[in-house]
Amino acid sequence: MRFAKKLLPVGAAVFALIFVLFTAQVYAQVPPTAEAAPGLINTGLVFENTLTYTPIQHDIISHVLTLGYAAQAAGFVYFVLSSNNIAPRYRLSSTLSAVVMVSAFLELFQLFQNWNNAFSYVDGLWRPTTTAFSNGFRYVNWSIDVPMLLLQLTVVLGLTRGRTIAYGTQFVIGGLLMIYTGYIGQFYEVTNIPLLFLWGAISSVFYVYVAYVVGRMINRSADQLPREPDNLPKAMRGVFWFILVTWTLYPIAYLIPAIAPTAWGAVTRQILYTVADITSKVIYGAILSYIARKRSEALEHEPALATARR
Ligand code: RET
Repeated sequence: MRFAKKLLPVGAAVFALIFVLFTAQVYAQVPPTAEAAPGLINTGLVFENTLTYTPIQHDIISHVLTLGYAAQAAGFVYFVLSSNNIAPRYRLSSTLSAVVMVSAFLELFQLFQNWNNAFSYVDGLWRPTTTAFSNGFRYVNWSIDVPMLLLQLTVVLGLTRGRTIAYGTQFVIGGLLMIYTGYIGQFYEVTNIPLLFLWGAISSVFYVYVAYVVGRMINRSADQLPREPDNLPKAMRGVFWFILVTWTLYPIAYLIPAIAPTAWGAVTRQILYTVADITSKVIYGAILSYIARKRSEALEHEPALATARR
């Protein structure tokens, strides 16, 4: 708790610094030239809008985005319908998963529509229109989902209120700084690759910090989970590695404009985002709900015992 209090002013100062730096950069931007066609200023910021796509490439992205939001809708049904199997003490885990599903569904559904409006089929290829496709929607969605996903861990670990606030302050501030610095960086993925790298590096510092806080929290508390019969401490430590692997797909997707600036690169990027979205939200939620149900069995919660398979 004391640590959390110390962290707040530091977090506020870093936020302020980033805001000032970003504002300075925006004002330093060269004004659009008179030759630029109306609409191109906007579309020129996002890598996906600078390319043309074959029907196959365009379709794959449409399908992959559909898979993304369909998985969130399916997850929502699962978390709501199975929440009764979890004892009230851990049930908030299912509620948080459901919150994540709804916000991700809305974001991904809107991104899918955005993709379909951003291109039109002319002379055998899908070409940019004046509507911009933007991955920026993803970042604003993460600012809801990342704190929810991490708070879910504190519920399943059964942390006290004090510890939840202490760890929560650290990873929520760290997580938001990671997202917003990355959000700033993605504005430069077409116009200024060094700035993309610079903001990506700043964001990565916060990512490492969040991973450290989460790793320490799990390591310190996992041994309080029942070892018999399902070795939950081991499962909980596994969750840490699962987070690390699935979350790391996001920075890889962020770097695609720098490492693979082609239409297939754009396809790869949307596939990476979708795999990351399904694993880090839906499958992660299912793993935590499994652990929460096992803990509920230990509490003799009747529906958990009734649905246990041995
Ligand atoms: C950014 C910018 C480049 C550097 C790093 C990034 C990390 C992003 C992460 C996002 C996780 C999102 C999740 C969403 C779930 O709903 C911002 C791409 C390190 C780790 C888990």
